[in-house]
Amino acid sequence: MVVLSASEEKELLIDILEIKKDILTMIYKAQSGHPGGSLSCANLIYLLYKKVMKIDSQNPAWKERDYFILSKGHAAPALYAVLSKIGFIDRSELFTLRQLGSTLQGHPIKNEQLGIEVSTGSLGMGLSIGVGCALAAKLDKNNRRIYVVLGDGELNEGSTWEAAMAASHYKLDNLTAIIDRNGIQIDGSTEEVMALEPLAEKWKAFGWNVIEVDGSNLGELFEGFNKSKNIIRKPTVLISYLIKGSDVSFMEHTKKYHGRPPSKQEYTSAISEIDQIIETISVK
Ligand SMILES: Cc1ncc(C[n+]2csc(CCOP(=O)(O)OP(=O)(O)O)c2C)c(N)n1
Repeated sequence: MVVLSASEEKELLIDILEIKKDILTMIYKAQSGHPGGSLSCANLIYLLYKKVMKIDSQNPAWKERDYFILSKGHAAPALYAVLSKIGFIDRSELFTLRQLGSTLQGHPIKNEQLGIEVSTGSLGMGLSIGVGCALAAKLDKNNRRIYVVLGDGELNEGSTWEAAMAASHYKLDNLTAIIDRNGIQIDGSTEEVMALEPLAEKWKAFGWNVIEVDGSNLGELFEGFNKSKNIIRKPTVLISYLIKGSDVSFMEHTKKYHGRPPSKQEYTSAISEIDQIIETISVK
């Protein structure tokens, strides 16, 4: 089985921290956006683009490419920062987030050249689109895989469960859903607002192959993605336990920064916290 080497993991971790700084800078400059849920899923989106998916930034329309769908579209800054890191989006464009006339709006707008496959933002749509893409790939005899990132609060949308039912009915083994299980949604804990547990059992009952991972552990995530590629006649869901606002202490485990930009002082302090983590990792 392919595993990440220690040096690969270190490189990825540093890149992810740089991506987190970009996320904060974009949202700070725009004074608008969703830091909490962008920080929680940045690592898994980067790992997918960097080590798991078949894509080519020099040929965005490549017919054989895998598809990525950010169903929790409010985490667009994470997607944009990753796409910039891997060469789809010019870095200078990143900091036009949410400005009038910018292609980088608060929620993703389909743009094949920039590597954005699908417009999202209205929660509950992404898995259904993923099911459609996975079915189409089967009909076209195209080996592409479809990856869909969902928020846990987003699972309150009933349409997600219709899509889940359809995916197993059509035996879509080319479809992987990843749940950012950070436990907090817009106005509180997911279990208080609309309880999800027992979540793994629910997906099993819908006919999915379920893999639970510590999403902060890149090795575990990577293993989960690789396992999902070998499952036959079933879609896979990775329930990925993550931390809302991760790597910025005052943003962690709180709904406060779900949709609130940092102040100047908060921004400075967040960047210096991340710089310190980068320094610690770099000298190891
Ligand atoms: C259909 C729809 N209803 C409501 C919203 C507003 N909204 C944006 S984010 C959010 C909470 C999502 O929580 P979660 O999926 O857990 O996101 P995360 O914590 O991962 O950022 C809500 C209700 C929306 N974007 N779409």
